[in-house]
Amino acid sequence: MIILEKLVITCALTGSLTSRAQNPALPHTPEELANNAYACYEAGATMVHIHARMPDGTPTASPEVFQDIVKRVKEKCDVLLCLSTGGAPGMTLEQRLGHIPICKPEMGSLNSGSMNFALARGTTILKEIIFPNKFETLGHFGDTFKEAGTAPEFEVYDVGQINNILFVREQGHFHDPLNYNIVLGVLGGAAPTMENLMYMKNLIEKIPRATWCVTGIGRHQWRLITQAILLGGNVRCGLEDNIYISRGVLAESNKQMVEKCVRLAKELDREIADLDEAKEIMQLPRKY
Ligand code: KMH
Ligand code: ZN
Repeated sequence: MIILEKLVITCALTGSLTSRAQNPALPHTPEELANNAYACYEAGATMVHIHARMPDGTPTASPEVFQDIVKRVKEKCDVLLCLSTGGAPGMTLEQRLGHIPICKPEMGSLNSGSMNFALARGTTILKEIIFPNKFETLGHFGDTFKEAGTAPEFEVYDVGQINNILFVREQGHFHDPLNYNIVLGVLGGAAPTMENLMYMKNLIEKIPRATWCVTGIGRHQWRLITQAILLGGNVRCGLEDNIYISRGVLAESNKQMVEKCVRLAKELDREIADLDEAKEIMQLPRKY
């Protein structure tokens, strides 16, 4: 009989591209982010993925703002923190990384390759950047994470990026287990199809002790989350990547999105990991 590992639910609370004009429930301030993190934790999420913003919603790399967020979240609960190093368009590499040695979160995102990174509606490009993550950068981020005792979450947007991480691991910059987040639906990366998820998760499952999570962009989020629940992977929901709770209906909150993950998991008979189990599954925090 196949027994699937318990499900780790992450909620990506705000990102750097979503705006309140798109969904007014988007949290900006450290207080709003901490309230959202706590509500998500109460609803069943064991990790929150966080970008920092100024009160007007502008993305910021300020370590002080990140510190304030971390302090406020940890005062409320011990939910695992995955702080973004993806940053926002226009940030330098050092800005993207600057808060990690100061905040020392359990996890940080580590983007696994350079690519066109675009969002489009129909055939119109809404936003586009060249997202620079050279091998040298991956190694530098890896070393900084190690030093901070922070485990990388490897964001992979396409097949080749899985291998990039294996190469940089061979150079000695990362420890096992490798925790991957398969991000599907960014224009410039792999399309959000079930076949792509199957293919990428099968490659990752060949890596001893590696884990995987899925992040679907926009309306693909719920379909891919459902598939990952069935396949034994972990899931990420949240307003960073999707503003809808169902077709055409705006999500009322990040918490509502976590509740939907919990409901789907229960319907599909997949047990949900608590905090200790999530730490065990991803081996956090690392004892470097
Ligand atoms: N919003 C995802 C498409 C990061 O923060 O490092 C990308 C992301 C990357 O979450
Ligand atoms: Zn992010």
